[in-house]
Amino acid sequence: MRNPNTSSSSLSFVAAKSQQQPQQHQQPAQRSTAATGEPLSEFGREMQAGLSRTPRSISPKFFYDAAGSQLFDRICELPEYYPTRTELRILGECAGEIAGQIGPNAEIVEFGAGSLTKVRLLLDALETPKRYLPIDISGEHLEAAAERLKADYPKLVVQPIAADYTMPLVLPAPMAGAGRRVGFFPGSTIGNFEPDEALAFLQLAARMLRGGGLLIGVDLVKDPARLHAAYNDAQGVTGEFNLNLLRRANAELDADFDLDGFTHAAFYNAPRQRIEMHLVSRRAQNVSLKGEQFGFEEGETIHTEYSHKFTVEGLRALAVRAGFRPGAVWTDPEKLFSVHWLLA
Ligand code: AVI
Repeated sequence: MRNPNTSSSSLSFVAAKSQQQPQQHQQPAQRSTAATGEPLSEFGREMQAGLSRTPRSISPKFFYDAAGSQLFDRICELPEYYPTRTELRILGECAGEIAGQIGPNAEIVEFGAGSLTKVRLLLDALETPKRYLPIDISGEHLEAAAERLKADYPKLVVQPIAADYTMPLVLPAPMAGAGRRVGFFPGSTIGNFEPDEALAFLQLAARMLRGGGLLIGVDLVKDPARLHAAYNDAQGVTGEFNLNLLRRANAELDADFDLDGFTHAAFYNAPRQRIEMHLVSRRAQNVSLKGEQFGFEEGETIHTEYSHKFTVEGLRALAVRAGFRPGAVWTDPEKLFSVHWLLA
């Protein structure tokens, strides 16, 4: 899946959606619509499977169609949603130290690169970065963003890779004279993985980056009230973002979700250290999708997203399990967010 935190239009938890195989990214067996027999899109297959299981769920990677990506961009600007601006502040203020850890002539591999905005802070601070390899599932979007970046960094070799970064992938051989190969995974997208998916992604990254390192942005455990507010904003943008999944199903999957019949719910599950997002049926109702009927009880939910929060020590322990050696960590003064340097 693409990393929504760096994108302005379109993701997938592809990136996040993630890889190794994170179950979310696994492709269900080929399925076709009962009505027409035509093959279903990945979204269609996963939506049918997700509505057929108990409890119901759908991967957050499907949030990021064009409308969902725009809504996510609006989320990043909300006063309550601190992660994006806090990470940008850390990257901006600590760029020199980060660049010192990475060293000269680096090759940067961004997982789920999106619009290539955050990496500019890094590129500006690095000593003669050699090559930038942004990986994103959305090839078209990536090409356009890569062209803009090339124009601004004429000495940098920019080589976009259209792929699902959660799947094993062979990277080009290092260029002559290249320094460290460094993964960049900002935005706390790691938090949207299931715990086993997060471990699997980090294991995959550690193998791909052996001899180099990973720079990863991770949201921290904090006052539940602050977390609750970040996912229940006063303007209702997060609710629109969540409900957009049903709008997308109506547009793409011949579904008839009544958008007023479902409501956004997000809460902090403290023992699991995660925000959980759901769509809750406001009444008993039937929904049709590609000719199949799904009954909902009043209060029945579709789980749409986890957003795990970490302690600094917890993330470092996870990184060790995945094969990294934890290095420096940078946080903001309020300890809302963290950026970790992990040696592969
Ligand atoms: C992309 N991801 C890290 C965001 C998060 O905070 O988990 C997605 C999001 N969901 C609701 N608000 C933002």
